[in-house]
Amino acid sequence: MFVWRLLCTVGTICCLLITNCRGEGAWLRQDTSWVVNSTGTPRVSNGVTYDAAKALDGDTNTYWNVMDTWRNYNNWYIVLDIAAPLNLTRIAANCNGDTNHDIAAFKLQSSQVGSPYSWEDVVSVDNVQGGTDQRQEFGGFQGTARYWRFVVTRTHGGWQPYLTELNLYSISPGCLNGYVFHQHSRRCFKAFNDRTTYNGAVSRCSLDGGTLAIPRDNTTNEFLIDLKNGVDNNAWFRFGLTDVHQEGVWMWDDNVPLGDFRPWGPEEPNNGNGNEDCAEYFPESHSKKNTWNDGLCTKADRKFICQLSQLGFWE
Ligand SMILES: [Ca+2]
Ligand SMILES: [Ca+2]
Ligand SMILES: [Ca+2]
Repeated sequence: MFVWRLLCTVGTICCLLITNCRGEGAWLRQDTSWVVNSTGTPRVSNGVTYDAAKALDGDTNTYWNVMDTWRNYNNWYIVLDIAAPLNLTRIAANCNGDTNHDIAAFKLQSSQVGSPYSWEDVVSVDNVQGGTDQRQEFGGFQGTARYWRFVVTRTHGGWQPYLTELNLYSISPGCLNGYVFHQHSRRCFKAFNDRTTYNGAVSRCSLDGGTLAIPRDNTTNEFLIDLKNGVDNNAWFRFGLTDVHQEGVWMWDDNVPLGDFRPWGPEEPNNGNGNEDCAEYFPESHSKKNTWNDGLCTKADRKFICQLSQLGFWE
């Protein structure tokens, strides 16, 4: 196991060797709103607050600096709520590089419940280098939780840590409540059991931070068909494809032109009555079952499928 971990630092080689490394994981997109608590009071100087969010802002010029702790306090922590339970396997930290305030040791804890938390150690690390502001990565652990606590248990000079950046690596996807993850497309999907127009559906997806679903290939299309039929196999479900801008020129809702994959139903798209511009699935119960139809955008009796990125992941 140790050898695998060693090789894992060489990225590509590792990915040839072990299944955990098939490129499914990713460094999470940091979010300052993850910070829900931290030790002491942050330093405020010249109108700048050196709060814990400074360690999650993606900026190596800003750092967390807590004021009211003494030397060798050794219990400086940041509590994070990463919004969904994710499976973390690596952590990276950047320090200030001045040695005195550089982290020497830390532990990472997780809690399965929100406040009041129930912290359990996931990993302890005591070989963090001082005197450098370079990013240092640490692996060899695995834990799944929504709540995490990063605890600095020692610094090289005993003084409070100047933590510049903290990064987390996850191998599991996380989806907003009610959404289902689809590995192939690396997207989260939800078939809504509500009826509305095309614009209504776009708005509803947008509320969740997403768009109407985009089944660009057969694998994703089959996944969505199962998903919608699980919700209602008599309903028509909208997805994100229209020819509203130019008749007959079908565009996905992310402005990518429709490619060769286009499983329209028999005699579709027919632009019925000259104004069918929004794509939808025929119901499972229809004779053209589960194929695509061009329908009226304004019809309010259609259900719909939304898609989102995985929580916390870069695109
Ligand atoms: Ca920063
Ligand atoms: Ca049309
Ligand atoms: Ca039609």
